Amino acid sequence: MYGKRPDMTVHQVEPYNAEPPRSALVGRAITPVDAFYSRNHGAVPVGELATWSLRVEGLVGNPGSWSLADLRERFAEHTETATLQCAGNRREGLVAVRDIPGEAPWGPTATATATWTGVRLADVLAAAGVSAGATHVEFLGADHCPEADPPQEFGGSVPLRKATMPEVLLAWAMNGEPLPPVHGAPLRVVVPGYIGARSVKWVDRVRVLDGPSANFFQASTYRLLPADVTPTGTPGEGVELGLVAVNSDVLQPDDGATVPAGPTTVRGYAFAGGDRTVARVDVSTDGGTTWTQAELEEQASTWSWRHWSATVEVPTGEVEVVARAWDSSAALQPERPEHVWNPKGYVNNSWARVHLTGA
Ligand code: MTE
Ligand code: MO
Repeated sequence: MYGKRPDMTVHQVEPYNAEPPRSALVGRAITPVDAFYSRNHGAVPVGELATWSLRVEGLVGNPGSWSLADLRERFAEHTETATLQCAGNRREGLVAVRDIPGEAPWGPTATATATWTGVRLADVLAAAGVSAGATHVEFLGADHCPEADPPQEFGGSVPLRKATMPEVLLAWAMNGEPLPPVHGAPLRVVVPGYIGARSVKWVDRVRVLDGPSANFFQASTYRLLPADVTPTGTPGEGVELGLVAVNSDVLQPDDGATVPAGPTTVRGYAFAGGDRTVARVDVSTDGGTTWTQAELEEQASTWSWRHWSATVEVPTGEVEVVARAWDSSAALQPERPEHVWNPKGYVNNSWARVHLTGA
């Protein structure tokens, strides 16, 4: 479905929500499109795109509409390698602590990396002429999301200072191929370093505002609530999610695998988020009493994850392999999912844990 591998874990058929097996991401700096997770809050709006254009409005001196041809002709093309990570990535680890009704138990692969090609949002905003008093830039998609209250398109915003950074793109290509419909064709926003939700797909409106977006997916969800609070959906409750926090997981061997006792190479990914980089990854087979430092692959860009590997001794019998990443601000992943549990199940960046049997 949607050109994905047949072995995707499909959390929902319609709207389509799916992630690949861990093995599909092993050792690949760039994720093939057929293994790239997809998160959708509404149906892919394929039929309505024939007359597509991008409207730029709000606090700008020259509001206007751009076709894809206009954008290509008027602005320089740029390509950026960037990781997307859903705020719900690794939610299953939180669900294991305490149930999270109504939210899919995403595993560790609701994150992936592509090269994105398009124009800089900064260039389009400069042409539109941002007015004094502007603080945020809102993106609105062409989809309809029945789960929103009231039903509306998917949208969100980022601060103006991020929107005008060179890494933020309006992209029409992914890994050098035309953007597939499920990933936002004809045009999507790519906001490197921010939660996936800010990279709005099927974007048809960019609005310059004097505050954050009031869209349901910014004002009422993708917000972090205290563990003892029941979400009401009231706009503004909890902490708005934006910059991604340092995270990692194991990709190989798979959780639950049986491996020959003795030295085993463990491989995984780490993602720093924001404009930080991955500084170190530690792996332990004794619950964190002693650690082996992983070897780090190159980080393709500031905005990209970093793959790692470490060889550890697997004893005969059951063992838990634990991994944790540190970022360039010396932030470390928290130890236990119990400590980061929250009612909507976002940002599980607790230590990675896989259970192996040495035979
Ligand atoms: N944009 C629109 N228009 N509708 C959506 O449902 N989902 C968001 C974001 N952009 C979404 C969207 C979320 S929550 C994530 S994590 C990413 O898209 C996922 O991007 P992908 O499907 O290309 O992997
Ligand atoms: Mo997401």
